[in-house]
Amino acid sequence: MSEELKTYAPDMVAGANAHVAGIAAYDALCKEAETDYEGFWARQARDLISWKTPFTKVLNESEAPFFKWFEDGTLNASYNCLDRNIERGLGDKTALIFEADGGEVTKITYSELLAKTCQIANGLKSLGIGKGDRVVIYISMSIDGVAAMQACARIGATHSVVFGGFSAQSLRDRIEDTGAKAVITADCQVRGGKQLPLKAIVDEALTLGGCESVQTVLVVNRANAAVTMKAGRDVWMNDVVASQPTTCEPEWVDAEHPLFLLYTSGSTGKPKGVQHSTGGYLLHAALTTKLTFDLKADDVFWCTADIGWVTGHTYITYGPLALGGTEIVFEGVPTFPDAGRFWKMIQDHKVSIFYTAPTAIRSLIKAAEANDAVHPKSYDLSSLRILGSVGEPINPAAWEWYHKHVGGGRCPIVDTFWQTETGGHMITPLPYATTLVPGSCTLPFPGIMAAIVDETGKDVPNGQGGILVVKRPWPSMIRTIWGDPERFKKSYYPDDFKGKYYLAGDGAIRDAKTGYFTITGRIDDVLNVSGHRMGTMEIESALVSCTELVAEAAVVGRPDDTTGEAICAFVVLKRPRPTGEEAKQIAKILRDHVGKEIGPIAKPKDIRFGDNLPKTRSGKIMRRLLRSLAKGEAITQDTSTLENPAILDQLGENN
Ligand code: 6R9
Repeated sequence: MSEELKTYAPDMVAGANAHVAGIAAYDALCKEAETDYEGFWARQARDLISWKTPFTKVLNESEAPFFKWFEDGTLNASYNCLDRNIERGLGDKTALIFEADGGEVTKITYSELLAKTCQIANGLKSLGIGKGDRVVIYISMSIDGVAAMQACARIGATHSVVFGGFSAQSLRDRIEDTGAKAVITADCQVRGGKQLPLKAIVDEALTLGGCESVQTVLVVNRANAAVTMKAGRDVWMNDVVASQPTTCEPEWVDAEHPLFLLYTSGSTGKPKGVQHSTGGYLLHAALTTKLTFDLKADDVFWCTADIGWVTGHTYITYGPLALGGTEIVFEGVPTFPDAGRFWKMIQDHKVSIFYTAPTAIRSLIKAAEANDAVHPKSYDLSSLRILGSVGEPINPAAWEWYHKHVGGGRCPIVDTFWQTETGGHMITPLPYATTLVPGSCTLPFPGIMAAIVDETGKDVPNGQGGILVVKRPWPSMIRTIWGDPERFKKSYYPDDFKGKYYLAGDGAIRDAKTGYFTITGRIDDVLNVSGHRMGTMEIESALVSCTELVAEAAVVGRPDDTTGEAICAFVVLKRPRPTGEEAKQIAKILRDHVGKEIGPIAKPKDIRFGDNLPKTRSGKIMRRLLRSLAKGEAITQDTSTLENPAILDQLGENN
């Protein structure tokens, strides 16, 4: 961050009634947390959550790093998101506004959403699903999707939502790892005017082996698409729930009861099932929605994420509902029927808080610059008051455009840094409190002890980059990796820092003057493509699993103007190195193969073929050289340890 960068002072007139008005109010919260850490979180937990049995213990560190929060308290997440609001008189308030891919709008009130959730909950119970069971949800954006998650929470079943873009193989892996008793899916999903199968992919996943735990597949009818129903296993959701009572006593669970598992990529091995708790997670979902988005009674909140990602969990299914908010659930893509979809929806539904990803903004900038009709200026966006960004660093140019053209120069942008593992926001401005600097996620959320250290765990001075850590456990943190506590310890509490600090996996730097944080990117082999996390190893394994063609593969990321990072694969085939048309054809086969193994989001943008990969004499692939080649840079690094320097010229050619 340099001094020439513009700063944006908080608009205190617009934010006079903000939950956190002014930096002094932010400082006071931070001070409270520093002085009495447990007291700060306990106060928030009593204020924002209804407990069946109030907790008497706040934080238990005796089995660190397996921390426990509010452990003797009991609660139910769905009770907190639904019944509690109805008891507060919000029964007739719109909870969800669903806009389908084709533009049809369905609204559902808190009372209706509770009735629907209870019917699904009773339906699940009638199938023998209950507390402690896992349910995989493989569905697209819908009211049913949100209600299915809430229904699991209601009966104490742990949900694991799998993004609808993942392949049968990826779905299978997740079903097997969770040992799910049931899968909830739909006939299809609709994106950009096209129907894409869901149920057929579930069928395929279940034939791949290892999914014997699944007794039932519940199918929501989205679009009357043709599906095959397997007798004794598959049932239509409607047939199961239509005659169920619309009330269902919540299953009161301990605060530490696993609310959900969500799989995410690490730097090695298979995706890890991040386990979240009920009490601590719900608390941070509610608190961050309140403070970061300043959510108020008459706001219309729109988070564009999919419920298959953590952002959709925290800022669609749990956070806004825990506060009794009204929110948009959106099906489809930002560019259909045209690239004005987001702006039209903000206008039509009078959205006041809008939360999206930099990659979406960058692609919409391109479209708007080419066509006035889809430029935000062609829409009435005056309802907006706060904008948010998530998933990857937002480059200052996209930030400025978002601020000027979408926010009309008046809306603060909250650039929220967080992760699947953190459950909610970690470093973010608070609107009307924090002075904004484009490209910086600014300051830690109150109560989050984020810091930057060197390899030995020592604090580095501001202005000097280092490793991002969190020094104290916080309520919504990952509890463990499902079925692999050792991997949890190794990944997040490594011995390097004496097991004391949570390791985020990102690098960061604090501004010398302001102390503001800027995230400099992952320090491990995790890529971030359009805000989606993927391990280079996962993609490499998918490539080499094409055993008839591929001998060896190495995957790196390179910067991309639209998607942030792009996947670049270097491949050695079991046959002579192809060129020209043949290279193109084989690249297509490999891309499709990766699409089948993981999902379309993992398809490499760039595939280059070589007779070999650049390796050290001890046989290690030199990835830093591959990163330079992928960027098209000249190699300036030391290549003296390289066994086969000539290979660099070959891989540098774009075949
Ligand atoms: C919520 C979510 C986490 C990784 C994280 C970091 C990157 C997320 C960011 C950001 C810079 C931001 N990331 N938000 N980088 N600025 N505001 O995205 O979770 O999918 O687990 O990804 O995304 O690299 O470590 P997840």
